[in-house]
Formats: sequence, structure tokens, C-alpha cells
Amino acid sequence: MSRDEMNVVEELKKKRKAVILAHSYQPPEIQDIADFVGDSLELSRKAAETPAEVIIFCGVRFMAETAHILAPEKTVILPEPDAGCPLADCIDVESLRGMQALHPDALTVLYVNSPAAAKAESYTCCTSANAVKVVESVPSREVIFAPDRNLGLFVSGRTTKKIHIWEGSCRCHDGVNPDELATAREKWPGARLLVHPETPPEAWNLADAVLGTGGMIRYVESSDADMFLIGTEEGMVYRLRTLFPDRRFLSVGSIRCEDMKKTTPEKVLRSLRTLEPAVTLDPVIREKAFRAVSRMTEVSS
Ligand code: CIZ
Repeated sequence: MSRDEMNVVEELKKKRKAVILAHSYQPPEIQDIADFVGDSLELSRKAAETPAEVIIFCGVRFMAETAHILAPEKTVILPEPDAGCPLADCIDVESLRGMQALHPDALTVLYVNSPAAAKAESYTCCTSANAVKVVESVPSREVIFAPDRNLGLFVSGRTTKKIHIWEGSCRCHDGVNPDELATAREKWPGARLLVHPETPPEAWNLADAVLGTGGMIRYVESSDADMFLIGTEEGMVYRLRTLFPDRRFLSVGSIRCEDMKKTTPEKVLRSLRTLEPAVTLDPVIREKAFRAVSRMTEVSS
């Protein structure tokens, strides 16, 4: 973005009382113009706390919906309305109710990568940063965990609760090739390999740590290694390089989310001008989803 365009963004932000929030998987040029970059939990918190009246949410639809669920009085704009999440699309209300009928003693923990209508049918939500803590907090011995199978498996290995796992996945993370990770490990023996829990267990077995993006940042902060192999969406490497310019980061596993790359500076500029397209939800669904999302934020605060 040119200096002139950056100035226009700044002026419009002031005029609209707007803030730009961007997920760590967004392209570099979006992370560069954002007021805050983070994971979905951090961004939801920012959305709820910010005094801004308008939130330009650079991410995918479920994230902007979560911001609207937590801050209905603010205008939440998703600059690219077609930025979806195939993982979130793995679950629908009717099938979720079907699984709940099969396990009447279980409460449902829904990964935030899911549609608001499914959140409205759930007891609570979680992100990759707090999944184990949230599952442990639920007042039932049995839990339905949806929609990410790999994260569900990750949680079941860290709790004594009985977990009924939904069969869904993020096709970018689930498609990671463990051989590629093993080759990278051999090539850079001194580097630490960090992978996301949405990757399959074969990837975890090769890694030094299995972490959400916020956890990866904290890991690097407290590590004395100077090179890291990053097994999550490639945008995270730009974020890490920005935060830790004196360390080396390499994206491994070819994990690229095309939906995350649909946001462009031009679309952000257009949204600031027009305040469109805004994300809204049926108020009844929003209210019920708010209960589930709030239970999560209470546990992780
Ligand atoms: O929860 C998020 O923001 C996602 C999608 C990834 C992560 O681990 O931060």
C-alpha cells in the first residue's frame, strides 16, 4: 500500500471510529495495516473491549461472527464476504442435534471455527489455545467435541473425560505431509518444530511442541533456539518474523488457507469508505451463541 493510501486508511479510521483487527494467518500487507494482530481468542477479546464503534475484521466469517456475538452494539465488517472456513462448514445444526441425541449425558464443546447457529446449540466454545482447559471446566463426564477431529484427539489425550469426537477437519492442516516435516527436521537439526493441533497426530509425533498460534509466540519468547520450523498456516511465519526479527522461521508442510488470503488492502479501504459488508446474525441465535462464547471467555480469562 502506498504512503498516500496508508494516510487515507488512517483518516478514515479516525472518521469512522474504526479499528482494524487481523488474524495471524492474514497476508503480510494486511497484518501491516492492522491495529492488532492475534488469534481468534485474542481478537474476540479485543472486539469486546475496544472503544471503537466499527471493527474491520480481517479474517474469515466465523471470526467476524464471534466479534458480532460479543459486541453486538458495534458494526463488524468482513471486507471479503466470501472468506469462509471449510472446517466451520463441516458442521450443521441438524447433524449436531443428531449427535447430541446419541449422547444425552454429554455437553457440547464447540471449536470456535464453526457457524454461529451451531454455537447456539452448544454448552460452550473453545479455541486451540484453551481447548483442554475448557473441556476440563465443563460440568459433565462426557463431552461432544466438534468439529475438528484432530483437536478433539489432542484434547482426549489430555483429559480423563470421555470425548465423543466429530468427524471434521481443516483441510489445510489435516493435509500436511508428515514426510515433509521429517525431511525438514533432518535438514535443520538444530531448529525447533512447532505444529498446530489441527494437524494429524503423525505430525505431532515429529514436533517439539503442539500449539495454537498464541502458544507458538510464547514458546519462541521463552526458547533459546534461533531457528523454528512452523507447521501452521504460512501467514504465521510473517507474524513471528515481525515479532522476533533476530530469529529464523521457516514455514513447513505447505499449509496455506486461500480463504485467509482473500482480504486485500483495497477491500479494507473500500470497507472503511462504505461500512460494508457488515456481519449480522438472527438476534435469537446471537443471544444463545453469546452464552456459549461467554462460558469460554470466563474460563480463559
Ligand atoms: O484460534 C485461532 O485463531 C486459530 C484459527 C488458530 C490458532 O491456533 O490461533
